[in-house]
This record gives sequence, structure tokens and C-alpha cells, in this order.
Amino acid sequence: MLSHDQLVKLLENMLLQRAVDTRGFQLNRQGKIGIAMGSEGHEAVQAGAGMAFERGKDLLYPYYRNTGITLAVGFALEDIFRSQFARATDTTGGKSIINHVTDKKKGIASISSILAAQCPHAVGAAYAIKYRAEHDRIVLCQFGEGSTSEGEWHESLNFAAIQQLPIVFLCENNQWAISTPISKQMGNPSVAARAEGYGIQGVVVDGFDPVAVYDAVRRAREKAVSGGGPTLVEAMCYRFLSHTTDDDERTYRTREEVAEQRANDPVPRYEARLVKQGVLTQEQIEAMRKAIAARVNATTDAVESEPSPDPSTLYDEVYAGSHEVWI
Ligand SMILES: Cc1ncc(C[n+]2csc(CCOP(=O)(O)OP(=O)(O)O)c2C)c(N)n1
Repeated sequence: MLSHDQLVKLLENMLLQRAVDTRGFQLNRQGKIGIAMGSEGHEAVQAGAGMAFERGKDLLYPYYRNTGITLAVGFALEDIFRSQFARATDTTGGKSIINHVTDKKKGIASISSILAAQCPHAVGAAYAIKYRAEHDRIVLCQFGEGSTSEGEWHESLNFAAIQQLPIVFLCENNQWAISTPISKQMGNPSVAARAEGYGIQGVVVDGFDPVAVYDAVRRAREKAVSGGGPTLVEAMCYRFLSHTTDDDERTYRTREEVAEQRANDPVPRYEARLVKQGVLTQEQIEAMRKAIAARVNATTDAVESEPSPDPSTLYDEVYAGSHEVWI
């Protein structure tokens, strides 16, 4: 069972995710950053899974919509904004696409825009953990339901199942892959059902409930560390915003569908639950929201004033040991 502090931490992370999301869209519309990727509607999945992740032990193989979980497992807020503003101080020197962050020390693998590319990498890392007989350590691999149409995804599940690797596959099923709905993505609308085809367990969880996600991922983690092999967790959620700031979701979804999902918005839903359970008062939640807004504002301003990379560094750490162009 989660402690009082952990229940509060879940909300803190969810509120931070939402504030960072909103800021990204604002900065893009102000012409200050190139693109933003919103994860509104995914907060509970990422907060819950982040809580199940063991810092200093586990390895995270996230995808581009996973700013929330990277923050939940200790990635610095400053570094999210350094990535957004592509500043020289960014961990990749401002070279990587926005929010495609990485932090080896925190066990966060580099995020790829290529759908499912992280899956074979994650499986390789889980193979290494098993090969070295490292105990109490797993890999958490995340992706959207659209990514489960990729060959690499199927190959990864198959290999992980055969080798009984310590890995948890977490699908954030938001029902849309940009403009492609599930009905045009898969014959069987259940992602979790695919697990059976590989001989592993598939679990469906309410992705609007951070505690349910925590429980499901935690159980899958315990199974993995005790030699039980992989689990596929499918967290049912929704993407409230456009795919990115370059997309307009109004062109392919009805307002009614979005409103119906909004009625279940995981953030106010979890806030109401904490109030009802006596964990926090509404006033404490408002104070938390204000403190987070102030922190996000201060961090945005501080990072915005940091220098952009010097053009002479363009090829640094791109071509090993050389600044020469290859043509
Ligand atoms: C291999 C590959 N094919 C196509 C794309 C273009 N693309 C980028 S995001 C996306 C939708 C992915 O949807 P899903 O995996 O469900 O994740 P979501 O964005 O909904 O969280 C597509 C088709 C890509 N990045 N990589």
C-alpha cells in the first residue's frame, strides 16, 4: 500500500506534468521553441509507473510522450526546459529533438522518435541484467498502442518471453496514433491480448488512476525480479491535446468524444479522491498547484536566459573525434 507521502507525490508529479505540458504549448505558440509534445491525459500512467520504478536500480526506456515519468524518476526540470529551448546547457548540447532526454546516471535511456526503436534496446538491457545475474533490477519499456504495429515491438516481446527477461512492457493506450484510431490500427482492439501470443501475461489497467497503474507495474516488477519474466501492462488513457503542436486534433476527432474523455480527467479525479480520503485538503492542493506554477515560471525564465549553442559545436559528439563534414 502507498504511504501518505507517496500518495501526495503522485499528485505533485501529475500537477507538474500538466504545468510543463501547458508551458511547452505556450512557448511554441510564442515562437520560442520549435515543437511541444503534450501528454495531458497520460499523467496518471506516468506518475504511477514512475512510483513503481526503483531509482538507482531500474532502467527506463521511455518514448517521446514520457516527460512526466522522466520527471517522476528524478530527471531535472531545468534539463527539460534546456531541451525545449535547445540551450548549450542541454544534456545533448541543444542537438536532440525537444523532450528526447537522456540521463545515464538516473537510468534513463535516450528517447527515440522512431516508434518502437526503444523496444529491442530495452530487451537487450534486460538480457544484460539477466546475463550478469543482477538482482532486484528490471527494465521498464514504454510505448503507445500505435507502436505495437511495428515489427520491432513484436520481435522484442517474443525474445523477452523466450528468454524470460526481467522487463515490464508498458503500453500507454491513448486510443489515437496521431490521426489513426485503434479500429484502423489492429484487428483485435486489445493490446494486452497480444501478450498471450508470446506466452506472457497481459494486464489491462485504468490509466486514469495513478494508484491502479502503480499496483499493476509494481506487481509486474516483483514478478520480473523473482524470475517470472516479462509482463505487458496496457494502461487505458487518452490524449486530450493534439499529438504535438504541429498537429490539429480537431481535424480527425469529434468534440463529443474528447468531452466524454475529459469528464474523466485523471488530475481532478485524483485530487477529489485525495480530498475524500482525507490525504489533502482542497486548500493544500491549491497551494501545491501555485508552488508548482511558480517553480515552472522561474525555471522557464532562468533557462530562457541561458546561451544557445555556439555554431562551431554543431558536429561535437555527433561524429566521433572529428568536426569534419562527411562529404
Ligand atoms: C517507425 C515510425 N513510423 C512512423 C512514425 C510517425 N509517427 C510519429 S508518432 C506516431 C503515432 C504513434 O502513436 P502511438 O505509438 O500510439 O503513441 P502516441 O503518440 O499516441 O502516444 C507516428 C505514426 C515514426 N515516428 N516512426
